[in-house]
Amino acid sequence: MVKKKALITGATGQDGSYLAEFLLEKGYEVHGLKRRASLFNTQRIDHIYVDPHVKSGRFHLHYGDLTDTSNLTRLLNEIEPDEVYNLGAQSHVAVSFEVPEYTADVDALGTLRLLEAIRFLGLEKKTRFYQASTSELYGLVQETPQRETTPFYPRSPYAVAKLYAYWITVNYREAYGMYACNGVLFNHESPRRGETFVTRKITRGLANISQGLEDCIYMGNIDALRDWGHAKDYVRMQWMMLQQEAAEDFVIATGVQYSVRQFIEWSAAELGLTLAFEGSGVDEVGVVVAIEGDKAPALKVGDIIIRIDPRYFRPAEVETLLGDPTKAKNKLGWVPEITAQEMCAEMVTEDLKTAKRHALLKQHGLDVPMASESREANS
Ligand code: NDP
Ligand code: GDR
Repeated sequence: MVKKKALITGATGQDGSYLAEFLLEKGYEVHGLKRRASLFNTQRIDHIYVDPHVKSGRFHLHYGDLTDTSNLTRLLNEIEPDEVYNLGAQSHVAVSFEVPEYTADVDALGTLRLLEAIRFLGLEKKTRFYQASTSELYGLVQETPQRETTPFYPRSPYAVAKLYAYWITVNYREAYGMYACNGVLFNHESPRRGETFVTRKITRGLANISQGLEDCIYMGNIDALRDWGHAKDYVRMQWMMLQQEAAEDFVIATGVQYSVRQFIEWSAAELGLTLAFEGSGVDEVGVVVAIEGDKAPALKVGDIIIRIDPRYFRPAEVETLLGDPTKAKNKLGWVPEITAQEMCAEMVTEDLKTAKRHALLKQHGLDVPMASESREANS
């Protein structure tokens, strides 16, 4: 049987890494785009990397960038993929306010570059295209829960760029008959989530605090409400969307909503800590009120481990998101298998392992590269 070929942009990111694993297991030949960086940026896919000298390898990485039309066109021409998953993006909402033009170039025009290259190369009847659309399109929500027909109201340069990408995908489907579709995905997380997104900032930060590696984490709007799923469940759906007879857009969500504050409480509980929130507004703090056994050796009751820093408030916030995945369930039989709380427990477990390793190194006088200041600067 002829192997299917897939090209994943954003292969080094959270979703790209899970999707590459998933497609390799399905027998695909997988090509991933990676950016040139001065440090290694392939940590999430190192375990599936195959030395290019091994002829039977089915995972190939190519240097590239969504801002580089000639590079994208050449790669598409060489690979002639059956499926393209456009996951590459400047994906941080808060950062998009700092780099709005770059975000538009990568997230909006990058999508156009890929679609146009597919068309230009005459691959529009062969190559199926998945666009990583987002619940951020709903922004200032016009209807709850949000579904495929809910009007969009983007609230950040990121969301506005993704709005262009959404519509250009629809447009190429309608204008050229391409199999091109949008997955409108609500927030999804995992132990591989970038460290400056809120869930990972919490699980990593609290795990570090429990081991004495940090004192406190500084948060923004902890009353924000999100519909969180697990990235593994969501990449399965990305593939399913490209296996249908006709291309359609789908909302992918769990249909359950929690606050950032609840996520903090769950993470603390996983670490054996009970927290109480005291004060209000920017003076609100999270205080340790109980510690289970000797689970958090570096802490004592009364310690303040959460503070609010207005630096993490956004110029325009998305206060609440809740998705309705009914269409995905009815048409594709997709249901998420991992709950937000189970995912939180998995993330804390992984971050605690790392924190314990670092604490041990520190005890033996070895330096631990925390880099938390620079990592948190824009999160
Ligand atoms: P990540 O931030 O983890 O990964 C983004 C990927 O895009 C990385 O591989 C990154 O490379 C790459 N990238 C960034 N800029 C460029 C560029 N100029 N050219 C090529 N590649 C680039 O995001 P996720 O995996 O979480 O998300 C995947 C996609 O899904 C993104 O498009 C995101 O906007 C979208 N999305 C995500 C949701 C979520 O909750 N996770 C929800 C809805 C949509 P590098 O590793 O070098 O930085
Ligand atoms: P989001 O994810 O903006 O929804 O975009 P993020 O985890 O960054 O924020 C979620 C909510 O938490 C609030 N928040 C904080 N956020 C961060 N990062 N850091 C903090 O300290 C903090 N304190 C409170 C935020 O204000 C927000 O309301 C993610 C990305 O993956 C996008 O690429 C994707 O499109 C959407 O999810 C769906």
